[in-house]
Amino acid sequence: MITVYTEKHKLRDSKTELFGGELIHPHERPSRAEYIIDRVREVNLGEVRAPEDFGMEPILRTHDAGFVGFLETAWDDWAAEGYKGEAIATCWPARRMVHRVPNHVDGKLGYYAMAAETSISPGTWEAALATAQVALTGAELLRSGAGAAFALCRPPGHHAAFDMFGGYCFMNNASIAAQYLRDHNAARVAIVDVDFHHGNGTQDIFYERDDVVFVSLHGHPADAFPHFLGYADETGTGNGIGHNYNYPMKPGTAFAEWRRALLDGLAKVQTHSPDAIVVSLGVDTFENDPISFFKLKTDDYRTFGADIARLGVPTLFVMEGGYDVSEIGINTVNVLQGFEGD
Ligand code: OKP
Ligand code: ZN
Repeated sequence: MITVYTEKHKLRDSKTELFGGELIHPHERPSRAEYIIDRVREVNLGEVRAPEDFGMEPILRTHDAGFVGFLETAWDDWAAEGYKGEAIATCWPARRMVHRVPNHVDGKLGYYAMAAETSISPGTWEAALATAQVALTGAELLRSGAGAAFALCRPPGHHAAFDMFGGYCFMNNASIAAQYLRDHNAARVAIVDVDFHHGNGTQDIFYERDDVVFVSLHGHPADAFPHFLGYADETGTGNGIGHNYNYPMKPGTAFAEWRRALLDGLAKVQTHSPDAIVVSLGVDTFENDPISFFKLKTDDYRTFGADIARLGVPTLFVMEGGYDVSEIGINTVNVLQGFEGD
């Protein structure tokens, strides 16, 4: 299968992640994508190609224009204040406060951020924009007849909502791709989110819709980030009722149990007979992942890829999480090879 990739991801190279009360070297770092692209090349998965430029229009089908404008100028606005570190939200419109967009960059950060670990640094916008184009290029490959494609996105996207960034994410690459497919001949799309963390952003974007079904397998929000969404009783609203399926699982969950949830979720996907599937592919379910608590092993990723392939629906894989271990390349590509049956 074709991999879409650009080195522009390296422009997202934040120096700080607020973690355990310290500013640490971020888990979400450029080497992640390099491990993956190296493995893609090592096993000759297929052609690696650069993204095309689809402009802003398909992004604004999924994200609020004020939010996108904020991301575009956030670093410059922050730097203009004379602050010495990277841009981090420190104040939120919490319960019983007014939700109106303020003028000051400190207020805007709090308004648009869903978490504080994700610092905005110089180059963040350029990388986030480039990776949205990677996802769109992958979607265009499906539209033009490919049975599968791999959008090697970085930074990831599934925590980014209509008008919120955080959880290492800025724009929701998988959702932008799914919307592009909807806008070009796919009547129904399913998004299957297998990243360890709940895809709160993707759920938010499609929660009221019946044309994009969302299935997410993740660490239970009572125990894991993003903490405030991802419970099993979140099943959609309005037209979207019955089109959102969450599978929260407890610490220590290993592949057998995880796969039961996957197969159940894929059966739900089949009942909606989608024309295309977007997989939010995180491999932070790995047993050695530094920030997660599932116990998947390297070979399990092949089995899981083959499980997806059995649906027989054109599938776009969009990279999400997986942290700081060289195995993220092997694990990611194992999914893709399992899908291709080799
Ligand atoms: C992004 B993606 C753990 C804190 C975790 C943020 C995690 C973002 C994950 N103590 N903070 O879904 O892989
Ligand atoms: Zn994750």
